[in-house]
Formats: sequence, C-alpha cells, structure tokens
Amino acid sequence: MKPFGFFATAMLTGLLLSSNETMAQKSAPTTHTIFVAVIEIKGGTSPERLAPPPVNPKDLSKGYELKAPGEANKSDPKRWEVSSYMFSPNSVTVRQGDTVKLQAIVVDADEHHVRLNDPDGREVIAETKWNYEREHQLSFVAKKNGAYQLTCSDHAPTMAATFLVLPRK
Ligand SMILES: [Cu+2]
Repeated sequence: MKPFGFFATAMLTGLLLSSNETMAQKSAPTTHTIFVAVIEIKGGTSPERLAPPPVNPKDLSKGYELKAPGEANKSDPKRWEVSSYMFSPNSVTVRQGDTVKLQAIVVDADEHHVRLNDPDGREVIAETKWNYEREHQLSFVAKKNGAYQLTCSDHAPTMAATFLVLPRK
C-alpha cells in the first residue's frame, strides 16, 4: 500500500507542477510600432495682457525658447512667445523582450541629435541626426526592465521620451 501511495503522490505532484508551469507560461514577445511626431509647441501674447517671464526659459532647458517683443512677429512688434520642442508621444510602456520600432517624423523646422540609453544609462542607439521635415526609423529590443530614454542633445533635458519596460507577464 505504501509504495502505491508514494507513487500516487508523486504522480499528483507531477500533475500539479505541470499545471503550474502552464499557468506561469509567459506571453510571447511582440513588436510595437510607435508613430512619433517631433513637434514644437508655441504660446504667445502681448505685454499688455501678460509680461514675458522673468526667467529666460532657455536657462531651464535647451528645449525651451523665448522670443521677446520684436523677435516673435515683425508685424506685431509687441507680441512675445515661448516654445518647446517635444516628442509626441513621450511616454510608452512595453514588456521585457518586446521590440520597439519608432516611426518618427520631424514636423518642426529644426534638426535633432537623438540617442537612446538603456535603464543603466548604456547607449543602445548612438547619436543620430533627425532632419526637419523628414521621416526616421529606429528599432530596439527592450532587454532590461526599467526606463529607456530617448533624448535630443540639442534640446535636453525636456526633449525626451521614456520607454518604460515592465517584467513579462
Ligand atoms: Cu531636439
């Protein structure tokens, strides 16, 4: 009776293990195509409505710009403007092992020197120039959990996008 009982227990354990293994099976890595627009957003007004900011936004980030009255619009010499370069979207979440393909288009009138670093700060994609009015592609495999950072060195630290990599479920 005992040997049979042991055998039956071993069989049952085996069944439970394989059933747990099935439940813990992870989803297969996938490829995400992310369409990214490289944009410049602007806002402006006149000093009668609101004075220009006391701090030059450029001192906060190279991605910010202030055009003082007289610089923003020749036909409206009082108008002043602030602007910011951005990636849109600038936050994307994927799972570890997924492939991320960026299909970018630069819709502002500037060029951008873009690089990608992994969660440990290591360079995944070396700096490359993205020209205005042109489309650009880059692709990487999200090998590590954590935040991958796409940064433009001309307009850092605000011109950046985060690819948050979560553990595979
Ligand atoms: Cu830039």
